[in-house]
Amino acid sequence: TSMTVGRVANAPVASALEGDLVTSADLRDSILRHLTYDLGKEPEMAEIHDWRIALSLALRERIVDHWFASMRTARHSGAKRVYYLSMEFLIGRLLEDSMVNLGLEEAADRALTDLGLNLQDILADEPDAALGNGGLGRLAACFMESLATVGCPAFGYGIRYEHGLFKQRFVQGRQVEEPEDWLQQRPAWEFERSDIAFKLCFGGEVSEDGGKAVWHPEEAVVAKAYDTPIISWQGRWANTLRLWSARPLHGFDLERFNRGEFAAAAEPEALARTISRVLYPDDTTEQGKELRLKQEFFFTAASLRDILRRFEAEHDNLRLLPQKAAIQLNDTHPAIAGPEMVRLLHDERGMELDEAIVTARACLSYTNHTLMPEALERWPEHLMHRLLPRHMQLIERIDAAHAVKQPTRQVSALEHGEVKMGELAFMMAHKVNGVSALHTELMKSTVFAELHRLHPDRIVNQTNGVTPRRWVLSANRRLSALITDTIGEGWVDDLEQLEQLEPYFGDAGFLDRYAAAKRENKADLSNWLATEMDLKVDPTALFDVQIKRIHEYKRQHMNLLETIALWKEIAANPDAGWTPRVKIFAGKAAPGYVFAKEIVHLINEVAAVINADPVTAPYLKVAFLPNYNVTLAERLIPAADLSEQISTAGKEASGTGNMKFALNGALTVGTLDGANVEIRERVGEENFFLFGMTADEVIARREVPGHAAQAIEADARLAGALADIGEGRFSPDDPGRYHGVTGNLSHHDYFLVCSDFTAYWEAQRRIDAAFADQNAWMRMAAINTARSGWFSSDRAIRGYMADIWNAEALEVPGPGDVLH
Ligand code: NBY
Repeated sequence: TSMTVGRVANAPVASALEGDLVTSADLRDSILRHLTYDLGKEPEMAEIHDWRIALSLALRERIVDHWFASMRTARHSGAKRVYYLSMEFLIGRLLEDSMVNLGLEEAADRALTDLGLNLQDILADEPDAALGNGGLGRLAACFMESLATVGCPAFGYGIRYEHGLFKQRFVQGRQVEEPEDWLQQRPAWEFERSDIAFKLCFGGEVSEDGGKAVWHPEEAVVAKAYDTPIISWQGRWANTLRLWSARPLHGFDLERFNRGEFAAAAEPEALARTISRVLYPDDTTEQGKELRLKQEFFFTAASLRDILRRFEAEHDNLRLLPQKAAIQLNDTHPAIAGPEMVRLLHDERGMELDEAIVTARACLSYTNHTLMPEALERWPEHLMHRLLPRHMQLIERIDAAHAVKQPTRQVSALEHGEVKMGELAFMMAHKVNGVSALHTELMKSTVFAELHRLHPDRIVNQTNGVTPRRWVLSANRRLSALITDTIGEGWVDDLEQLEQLEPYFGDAGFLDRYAAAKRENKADLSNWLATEMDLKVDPTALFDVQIKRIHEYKRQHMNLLETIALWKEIAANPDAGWTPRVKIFAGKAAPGYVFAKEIVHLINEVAAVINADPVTAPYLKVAFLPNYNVTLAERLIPAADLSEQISTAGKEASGTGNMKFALNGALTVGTLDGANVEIRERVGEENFFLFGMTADEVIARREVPGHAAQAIEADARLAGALADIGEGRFSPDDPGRYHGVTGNLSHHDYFLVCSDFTAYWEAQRRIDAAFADQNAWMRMAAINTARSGWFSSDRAIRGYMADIWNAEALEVPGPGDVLH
């Protein structure tokens, strides 16, 4: 796999593990140099963000040598490259990640102390890069880190949004969105590549010229690259995250400006830039907006051009392309890659159409993240035709070519005047994967049933994973120290080594230290809640956490109904020996999702009422933390006792938060949905609080007439909680405020909140009892940590490499080595 490497004295390439070599003095000098000569600031005048950027530049500088060495190794080895195309990369902060992976944490700490600064303050100053909505975008970010760590030569391709996901504030309990502005301060990690730019076209028409299609577009923009190096654990490898920014083809109109038309002169610039202006904040319903389709084509087409340019610089036979490039489509957002690749091969390079389709398919594969019909992308044919007329023709050709294979035509990518992007992506992919075992089986039996029958080997499963560097090592220092003290450091990039912890559970000391780590994490969070939210909580209470986008299928409102019912029960009988609980919620609602926004409002209003009740205060508090993001998740997960994974079975494709919680020793209360199923199999059913209907039972239950009314009738606690909401107990200024919510639950209840409520309540009371025995609880928590190592994204990436990409890992030359 790797190429010949020679050892050369005084090689300029930096070593992998520099912790000991790079003294803190070197790092300090480098920080000062960047502060002075890049930022143009004197130390006396520098503000915290100046120092933060200077430190980032000092670290970035040390990544670059690894990065070049990796690129060179990939180039010289001729190995296949992986291209991960994603509309979203929910990265969060990068400074701590880079520092930890470079092994430069101690050096940085000392360097900053020398300069009279505090590392933690500097880390806290970094804005989150929130270029994603939720799980799909965060998965892409974990995958980028794991691709580097396993040494897979790869590029991530996406959009450099000027504005990431909106900031959430609460105003009298209601969600208010504010624009996010992560580029306000100088971005520290990216390299602007003015030389890497592609012209991309839209609109116009297609003519025929001697049997050849010729596209005459009417609009064009330029995609310009910005590169961020992504460094592996211990700096063994680095890959590139290449994000595209939209620019006008012709800049500024000087003639118009000179005529005094100042705004008009700047108009082309503004119009072109609109394409990469803002991330669409909707993570469910497909809106079918023209700008969104433009964004999708923009980044997909730029990425494919870049991939072909790189291939053609290294090879001269297009038939080799599938051996040299694996292109993963993260959901259907980049599904226009199918027709665009066919166009590039056939129209622009003269390959036969059928061969172009086969070649494109051999490169492409597609990951599905949802089965919910309202989330599956469909584009009106007329819109596709107007924006991408040649692609519309090719979609028809691809669909027709696929139809030939069917004895009787059953499935098409074109229906009711719309292009169905899931079907198109399936037809143009050699592998299609689901993100958990259950989800993959449901793909086969529901949305892709016909296509699966026609192509029984195409659908495969790759259960999601999360990177342990961010989600355990960095986020949970106390637990990490205990693990490393017990079994050494090998677990960090071989997470299943966590199994080696279990034999130590018998040693009295281990579980005590495990419990102490959790206790201290909870104390930290309690202090934070007191200062940031002015909320006092009992730090020894059960910390019960539900953090994710607000959705009906995720059922935050079921959790809230149980909260209300519990509160009433405690109030009626305060001395019944209740297990103290803190209910913690966080999550954003899509700005146009009315029901989700009502849930946000209701959680806040219920929290206000419950937190003001002196009788129940020792036993129950409710915290809804605003502006959920990656950084907040890193703070909450290590302090959680209980992880809420309570989606209607069959609706949550996988979940990845569930894995982060289990690794950090929170027990799950959950349904048999998504990856919960696999978590439970691994940690053991006795260490998991299961409740609720299965996916099959959900389907059957929906057929029962009056299922909601029946369930309410049968459960006085549920009826009481609903009645309180309906009567305005939490909204006395507007008692009818939640009639939409209560009406939906009592009559329609598509997500079966009422039908699952009783089982959920009972599971929560089992949890109360279990938590009362702290020794037994901590043992269960530690078992969750020890048995969840399989949920590393390193494992997931190796699965993609073996089953989908047919790609191999490489290694950068070791310390002091250079390539011939
Ligand atoms: O992808 C999530 C799934 O809900 C979750 O179960 C899974 O673990 C995760 C990773 O596989 N899906 C998700 O996050 N989807 C989106 O964020 C999203 C974003 C945009 C659009 C649709 C979905 N869109 O149509 O614009």
